[in-house]
Amino acid sequence: MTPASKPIRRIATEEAFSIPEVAAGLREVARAPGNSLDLVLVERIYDAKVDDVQARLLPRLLDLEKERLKDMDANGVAMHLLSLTAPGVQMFDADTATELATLANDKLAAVIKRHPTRFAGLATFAPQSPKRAAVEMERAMKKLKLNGFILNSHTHNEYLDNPKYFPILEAAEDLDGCIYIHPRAPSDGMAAPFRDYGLDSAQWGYGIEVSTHAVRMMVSGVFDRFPKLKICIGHMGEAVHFWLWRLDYMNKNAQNRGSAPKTKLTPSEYFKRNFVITTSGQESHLALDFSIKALGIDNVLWAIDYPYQPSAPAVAFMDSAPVSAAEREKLYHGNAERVFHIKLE
Ligand code: VNL
Ligand code: MN
Repeated sequence: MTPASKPIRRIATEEAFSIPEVAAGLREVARAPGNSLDLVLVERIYDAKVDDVQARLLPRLLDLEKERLKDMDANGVAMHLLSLTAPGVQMFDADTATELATLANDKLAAVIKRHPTRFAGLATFAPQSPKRAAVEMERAMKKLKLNGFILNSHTHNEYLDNPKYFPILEAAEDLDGCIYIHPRAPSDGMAAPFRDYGLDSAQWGYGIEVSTHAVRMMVSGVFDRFPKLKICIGHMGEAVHFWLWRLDYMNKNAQNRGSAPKTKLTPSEYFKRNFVITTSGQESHLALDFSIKALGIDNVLWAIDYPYQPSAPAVAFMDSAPVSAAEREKLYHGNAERVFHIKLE
């Protein structure tokens, strides 16, 4: 094929999978007493009635090499950057979570080995046990050659600005492994208004949960301690960059009256230095244009959010985006290759 007719390499960067052992654990979580807002989704997917339309999701999460590859081929998608789907191992006790994270990473590495041009993967870890998590993070990148990390937002209602998690941030920074902060439902303290109208998950709650997580990290000074730490957030940046001017202005006020710690940089400076965003499940050209203008073309990556969102419209959205050919190359694969250490073809 001549270079001109070579199809563009589409790398989708927020593509979900599960393994039977984690799915079984989540079915137990669904059946146990509990009040977490995540139970709405966990019950729907992992303990669904056979006639539940959403029950089709579980087989599609568990499948890696059959339907998924066909779907990728049919839509011209070269690669899925896979991640263990939300809530990952973060609702389990520390020992179970640590064990299942290791198992999920081993299985992920095995499937990538079988299809090195079709799959890359983000390693999972158990924040419930930060020191063991850091050990697993090193194994996952150095030995298993995984491409970075997935974290499904809060863990038992705590966020990455909590110093107990600093061993995790230190490991990620040392390994140059970007942490993709994927949503889960809003934590207990802010869950109540999200219990109605299906607001618990992707419609609204997910974005509020992750944007709050990102803002907590910026205003707490985490990035002064870990200046090279890279964080990725999906869904067109969960709207954080829309807020940067007001965040900067009001964070300064909060610092001056002593309710926020003094930081070296402003939230907008941290967001541009330490974050990248993906387009997962947010197929608006207006939002894409704003994102590129606000953050720069090097900081926006394409994603589908398979199997929660269909592939064809995600491809059509980026194929028809009003950007130059060179920009489209960055959005579709160049930025993903750089941020997630994916080999050039
Ligand atoms: C949904 C969408 C769920 C995207 C997801 O993870 C996700 C949903 C649990 O629509 O339920 O990544
Ligand atoms: Mn997702």
